[in-house]
Amino acid sequence: MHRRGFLVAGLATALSGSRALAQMKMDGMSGMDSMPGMESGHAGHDMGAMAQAPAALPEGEALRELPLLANEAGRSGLFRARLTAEASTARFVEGQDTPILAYNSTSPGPLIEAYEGDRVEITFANRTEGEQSTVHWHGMPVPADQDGNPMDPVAAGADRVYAFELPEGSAGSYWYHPHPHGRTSEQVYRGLAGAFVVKAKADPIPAAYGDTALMFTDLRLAADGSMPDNTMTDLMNGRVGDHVLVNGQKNPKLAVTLGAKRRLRLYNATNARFLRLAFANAAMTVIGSDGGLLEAPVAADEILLSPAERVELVVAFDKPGAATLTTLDYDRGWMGPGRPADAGLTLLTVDVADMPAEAMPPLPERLRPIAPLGQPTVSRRLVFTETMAMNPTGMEMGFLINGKAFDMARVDIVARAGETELWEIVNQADMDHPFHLHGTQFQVIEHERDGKVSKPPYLAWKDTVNVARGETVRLVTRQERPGARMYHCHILEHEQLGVMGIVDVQA
Ligand SMILES: [Cu+2]
Repeated sequence: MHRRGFLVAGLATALSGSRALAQMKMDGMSGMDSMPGMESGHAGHDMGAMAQAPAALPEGEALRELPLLANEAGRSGLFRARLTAEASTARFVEGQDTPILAYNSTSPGPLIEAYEGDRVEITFANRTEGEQSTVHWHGMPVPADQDGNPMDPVAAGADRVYAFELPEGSAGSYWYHPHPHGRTSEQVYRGLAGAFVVKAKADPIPAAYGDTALMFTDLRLAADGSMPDNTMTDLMNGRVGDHVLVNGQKNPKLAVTLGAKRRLRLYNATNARFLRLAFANAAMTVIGSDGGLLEAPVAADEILLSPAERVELVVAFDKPGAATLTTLDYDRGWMGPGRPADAGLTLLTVDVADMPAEAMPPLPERLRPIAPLGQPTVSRRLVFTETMAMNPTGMEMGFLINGKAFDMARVDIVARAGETELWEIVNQADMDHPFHLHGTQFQVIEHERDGKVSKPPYLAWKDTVNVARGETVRLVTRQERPGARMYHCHILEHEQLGVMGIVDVQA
């Protein structure tokens, strides 16, 4: 017998009793969006929480730069530090402490900055209360046994050292987050995620632009200031919160002078929020993707950043007044009521002073070469589906790749190190699924929808790509290092429910 999915009834009982199952049944009904008290701003709550307006968070505070993780090595070429995951508190609302999980008592976690060619040795101390965890180095070219896979959990109370080298050419905007079996979604939304920037030895972007990481997270607070558990709606759609935060703050303020250019690294570290972003009164130029710089800058009016994706921008502030980073509507497919209000959120406000800046050096026309991965010798096809059926014991819901839910004891694909492969990701489901592959970066070569094939506008290194519902994405990839690697949907609730597989890369 093959397991087609999992029983929501059993899961619902484990989570919150019969209310969740009732919720599940109501979610299946149509026309719920127009029910009184269910205005779309209150995303993904159960019925009880939905009637309640989300807490107001202070806005307009000065943007906090992410605190740097200090390098304790004391010599160049080595980055050595300690990351401790533990329970902590954060003050999102005046007078109310919210229990969170944090790395080194801060959420988002400290910014790790190291250089191409460095060796990295980070001791991870899991001081959570009774939960296993790992540190996954998202997008980074690290050996399989250093990648914080679910197969290598760190028990509560235990330490382990993650050690790896940062190869030449690996400069880029990576991040780190837990990846333990069955606990990733919750550990991330409770606060465990941080940015890891690998710097180039010779960086073509003018230093006068600065370099600021902006990490987006998605907060939901209950009336008592706690973070509510996931509901059935969250499990189906992915957890969408009430407040998109930037470096832990709601709509913070950044002051610049007129004519300034700023280098910004945008991180979608939310569990499931799709961010279609635009800058009002400022011009965006894309200079980098998940795995580092593009070949040449590309002007952009808007950017779709799906969960786990990153983009590197140069933003030119040439008009005085307020330049705001806002969200546009994006329909990524939603099951049941409570589709979040995605449009019109102001994430960041930049105050552009009248006083002109010192003249900014121009952005170079060429950033770095990217060699195409070339002709694949192997091809794979991964089909994403959702199944949902009512049976006597409840609703059976499945999120599957090639008809299967994740099984840690099963190898789904056997690959060979150094071989170029074509991966065709087919989304036959009703929701978009951002696809992430561990261990390497890939190049998207085409998208297909309704028989129409389109090429991406530029070559880029990616480790996460959104596969819209009804769409097929073709990418080429090559794993250089042997070992077991995960691939999965980066809506973390979907990953948890089984939208994940293992590719065993053999030497
Ligand atoms: Cu998904």
